Amino acid sequence: MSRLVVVSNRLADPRRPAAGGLAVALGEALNRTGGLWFGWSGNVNEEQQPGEAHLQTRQAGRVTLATVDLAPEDHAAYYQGYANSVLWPVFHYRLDLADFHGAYLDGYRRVNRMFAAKLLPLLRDEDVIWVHDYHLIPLATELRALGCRQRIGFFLHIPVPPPLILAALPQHDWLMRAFFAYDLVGLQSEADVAHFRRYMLNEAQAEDLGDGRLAAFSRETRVGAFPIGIDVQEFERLGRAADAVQTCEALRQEYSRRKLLLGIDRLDYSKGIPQRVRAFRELLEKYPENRHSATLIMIASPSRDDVLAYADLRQELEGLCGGINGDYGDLDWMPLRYIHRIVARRRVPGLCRAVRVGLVTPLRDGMNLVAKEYVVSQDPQDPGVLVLSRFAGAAEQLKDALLVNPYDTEGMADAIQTALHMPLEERQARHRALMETICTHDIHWWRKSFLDALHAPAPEAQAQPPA
Ligand code: GDG
Repeated sequence: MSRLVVVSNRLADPRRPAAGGLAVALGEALNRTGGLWFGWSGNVNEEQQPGEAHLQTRQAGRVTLATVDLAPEDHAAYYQGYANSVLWPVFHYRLDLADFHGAYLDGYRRVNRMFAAKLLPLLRDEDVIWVHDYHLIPLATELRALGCRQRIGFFLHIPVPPPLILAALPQHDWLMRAFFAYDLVGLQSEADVAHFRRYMLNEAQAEDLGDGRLAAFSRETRVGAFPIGIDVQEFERLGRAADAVQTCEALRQEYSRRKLLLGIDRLDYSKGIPQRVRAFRELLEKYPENRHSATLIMIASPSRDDVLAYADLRQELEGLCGGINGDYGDLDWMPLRYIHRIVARRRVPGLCRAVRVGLVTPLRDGMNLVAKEYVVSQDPQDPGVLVLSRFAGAAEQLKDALLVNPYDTEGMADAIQTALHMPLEERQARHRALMETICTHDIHWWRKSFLDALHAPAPEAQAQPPA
């Protein structure tokens, strides 16, 4: 069996379940083959020069964790710069928030080249390499340039926008060409695959070879949708543990006469958090019976606060939350509980179970795992209702949620009202259907289907010259 090598911007210790579903799922696959996980340590090293790094390795069970620190200039240009101030906004359709800065691209190339140089000596001939996410799109190009012939797959966790949005990215042709150095490109949804294909056919004059295969730049790659799932069993186990049960009971007691709603996300402009607050305000305005009876708990965990757009978002949100509580709150009731902190993961399933409505309303999202976690946390006898943005990748799978357009404040308020008053039988039926999809397409299914596709014979691909 070939050894699996995972490369991602950040690493997590695969033996610690607290690290989350993705780390656990990848950890399982790595453990089985005795794998290698390579990436940034998370440390910024003041002593280091740009483009330089020392490799550190340690063993976690059968998995070797190999990491490098980043020089301050590389952290600023590669991570905060090109990855999070250019690619993240553009791929989430937010050209207005992108900061196209020449030095960012230089840093992005430099770090990808450095990653390739550090990784190459660790590779064995029979390895299969799985690269993750937008930080590392050119990694395979750099590896191929150094002579790497192993199979390399890539999974993009964020959405792919339509071709004309991508084309606004200076150097889009360079960036998109880099996908052809991979043997397989996995995306979250069919919509992403359609955008990717259209870009490649129209902008890169790729040839459609059928069966997801595309040819351009004297190379061939395959593209497909591999919607990521969650570790359902692990999340259910977490939900039965004491912390989650206590969290749920405490909230139910405190709010015994009220209906709770919940939003839980990283504080990110892609997640549609201000739009959600406006819709909640509209709910209170249009359906006054909810005043004194509905409370929205909004957990917006800190994220990338050193990037300007995130600081602006926080300010906007805090203004909106304060406005609602000031205008509608009373001595015995506050409409909104806004928490700008990370809630411990072991409490999340209890929080989800205690609330009647889960609000997952991103403006754009590759998938959105909170939507799946919310459904799995519910009591099947008396489940809550998921209100889900049609612009989350998850909406392609979770058709039994109440799908909303987060830009339509009134429409979203109406959907929340429907959710708050949905009869038990309909809630149960929707929950059953959602569970079926989520359980069938869990994180193990995702990992296996991607790796099976990557291992599938593609004789020409192996023999291809470097892109
Ligand atoms: C990217 C893509 C794609 C959130 N707040 C807290 C907390 N969380 C946890 C959730 C969930 C995870 O973080 C967030 O997952 P998402 O899928 O919503 O989002 P991204 O971080 O943007 O991830 C996304 C994903 O990659 C996987 O491919 O689905 O589309 O953007 O697990 O529960 N966890 C804790 N406290 C919090 O306050 N403990």
